[in-house]
Amino acid sequence: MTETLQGAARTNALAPLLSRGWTETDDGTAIEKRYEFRNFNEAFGFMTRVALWAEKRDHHPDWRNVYRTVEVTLSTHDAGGLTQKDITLAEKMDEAAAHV
Ligand code: HBI
Repeated sequence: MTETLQGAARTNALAPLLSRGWTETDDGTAIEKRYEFRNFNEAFGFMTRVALWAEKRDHHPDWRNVYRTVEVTLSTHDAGGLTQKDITLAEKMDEAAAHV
C-alpha cells in the first residue's frame, strides 16, 4: 500500500498545488479544489478525460458536478490519508482543466 505523505515530503509535494487553488481539509487527510468551466460540456469533458486516466491507474477522485462546476476531493482511502497518488492525480486534473 502507498504510504501517506508526512513532514517535509508532504509540505514540498503540496506547495505547488496550494498555489493553484487546492486546499487541505481540516483533518489533513485530503485536498480539495473547485473547478469552474464555461459550460456543462466543458465540465463533463474534463470529468470524462480524468475518469479514463484515473481508472487506468486505479486511483479515483471523489467529486461532485453541478452544471459547470466540479468540486473535487482527493484522498487515498486505502491509506487513510494523502499519498503521492493524490498529488499525481491533482497535477493531472490541473493539466486537464487547462486544456478543455
Ligand atoms: N481511489 N482515491 C482512491 N483511494 C483508494 O484507496 C483507491 C482508489 N481507487 C481504487 C482503489 N483504492 C483500489 O485499489 C482498492 O480499493 C482495491
